[in-house]
Amino acid sequence: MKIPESHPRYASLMSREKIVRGVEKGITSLHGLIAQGRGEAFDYLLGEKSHNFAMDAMTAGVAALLLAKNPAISVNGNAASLCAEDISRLAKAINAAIEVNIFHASALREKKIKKEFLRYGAKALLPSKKYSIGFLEHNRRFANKKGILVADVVLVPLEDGDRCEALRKMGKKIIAIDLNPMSRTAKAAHITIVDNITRAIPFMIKIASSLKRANVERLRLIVSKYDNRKTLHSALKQIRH
Ligand code: PTJ
Repeated sequence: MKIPESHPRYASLMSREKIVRGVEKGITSLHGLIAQGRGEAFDYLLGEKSHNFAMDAMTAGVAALLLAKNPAISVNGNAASLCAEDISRLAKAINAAIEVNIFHASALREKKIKKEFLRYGAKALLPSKKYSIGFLEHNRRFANKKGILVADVVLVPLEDGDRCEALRKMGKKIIAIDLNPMSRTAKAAHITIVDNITRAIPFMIKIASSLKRANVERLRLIVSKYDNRKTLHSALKQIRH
């Protein structure tokens, strides 16, 4: 469907189109449509814009990723259909591995997601059945030894709470992107970006280019000053408002 750019809800409608196309291409699961609807509801309450609390979290998140020894970005079917190109650009900017990790198990879908990233020049890793991150029983426990298994900082857009908690128990620093500030993921992450992934990733690319030349002390200061409880509190206040 052709959506005119003048439509007041152009961005939201485009995301719907991308998710639907993702399902048609076998990248996104049918459940992904439900997750998108939940996200849209929160985005609506947030006024469909990136707030200061989200910008602060993005800045701290990018600083943590730049400080990391082995940064990784975990991608599922929704992240792939909504913003594979931007995630590929962000991964390049911060020198991070991209790893496919999906909840609804499907080897075919994993391969299709990998192929989607290849369109933008990014070689996404696939999880291996040989390695498990522990604390989990479902498909999201598997990891790649060159990606999430060895990562010290992991960016997890649209994550489920179980895995976020499991990765944290392993001692990894977790940066989540989740429009719901009350989700278990939002509460379990060290840094929670309460924003739409479609707006957050492009902002993070810009932040990465401005912080690229910052020294280690400055990056550490940004991370240490950041307070995730304050972020979640501000997001809830915004929603109530
Ligand atoms: O590809 P798979 O099999 O891994 O499946 C992916 C989904 C997203 C279906 C799966 O991880 C899932 O069921 O997720 P949940 O538990 O519904 O969680 C999705 C969270 O992401 C919810 O808190 C939503 O509010 C949030 N969310 C949805 N869309 C967006 C979003 N957050 C940021 N940007 C969005 N566009």
